Amino acid sequence: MLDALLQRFRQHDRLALSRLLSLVSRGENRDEILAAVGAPSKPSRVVALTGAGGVGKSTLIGKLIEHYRGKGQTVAVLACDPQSPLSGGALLGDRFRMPVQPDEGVFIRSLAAVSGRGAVADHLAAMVRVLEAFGFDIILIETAGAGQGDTAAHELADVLVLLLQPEAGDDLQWEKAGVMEVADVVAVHKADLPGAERAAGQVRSALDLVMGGELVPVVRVSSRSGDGVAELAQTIDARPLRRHARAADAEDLIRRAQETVAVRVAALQRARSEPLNRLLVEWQKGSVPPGEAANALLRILADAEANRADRTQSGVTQV
Ligand SMILES: Nc1nc2c(ncn2[C@@H]2O[C@H](COP(=O)(O)OP(=O)(O)OP(=O)(O)O)[C@@H](O)[C@H]2O)c(=O)[nH]1
Ligand SMILES: [Mg+2]
Repeated sequence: MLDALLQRFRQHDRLALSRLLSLVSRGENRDEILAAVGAPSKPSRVVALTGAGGVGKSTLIGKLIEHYRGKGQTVAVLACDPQSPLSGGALLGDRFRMPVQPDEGVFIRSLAAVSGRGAVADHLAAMVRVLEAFGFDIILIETAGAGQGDTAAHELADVLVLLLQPEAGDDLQWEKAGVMEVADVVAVHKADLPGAERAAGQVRSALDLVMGGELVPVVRVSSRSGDGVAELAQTIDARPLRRHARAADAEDLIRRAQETVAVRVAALQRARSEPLNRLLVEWQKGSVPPGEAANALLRILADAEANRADRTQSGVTQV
């Protein structure tokens, strides 16, 4: 059943994509699915949009979808709603507020928050990897932020966009100061409203304080008039792909390699790999020293990967 799904996924079947996302969003068969979908043929640009309720995240995402589709890029959206985990209404509302024609190049998925912050981040990360393996150019994540989860979004995304809006007659509220520190781009949204310019100025000076002068772009944008949407997209596109940049760091490389090994070993255990079982028996007897056991394990993993690559080449088209 899972094998059939994975096969259809590799043939670019969107229903299979949808089913696999449901599984990993519940943490079911996650390691196995991640191991099977494998590394993406090219990285997606993962953009998280965060900001207080009603700041216009969904509406702006709709505009960004139009922008990227206009450039021929494919877009996936993950809309999270930690504020109303029990009701699907808000999520459907979100979909409604993303005024885009469904087409083959757009995939929108709403998800209610899973309880526990770590779990949300884990499941989201897994969903992003599945969407990336499917081949989307852009992955947009809407996270309703009361600060919580924003650092997780920072980890997960290449670019974290913080949305603020002009406050009527008042100074901007700075309860989001913590988020300011992790934002890669600040968008002053609803720039058609009065006070947008002043708000942008305030953000600029607050950022200079927080970041000690490191340049975080501030963009004024209105989804209502469309002004600034293209500029925001260009600003997003100009940011480095952080998830990949991080891998230049040796510690990060080691951590990621460990994760990959863990995922692949789990998949082999589930597949009841004979060579792995033999090694484990020897290991339990204490008859192999750790260094040798590690080498043997790496050889088993390399063989399994080579077999998998063979099967993929002879069987189905890679996406
Ligand atoms: N004036 C103005 N209003 C906007 C703009 N974009 C969105 N809105 C309005 O802002 C309200 C909230 O928009 P949403 O896109 O639902 O905001 P959200 O941040 O996704 O909200 P939650 O998902 O509930 O956190 C709606 O009534 C929109 O019509 C804009 O550019 N200008
Ligand atoms: Mg929304």
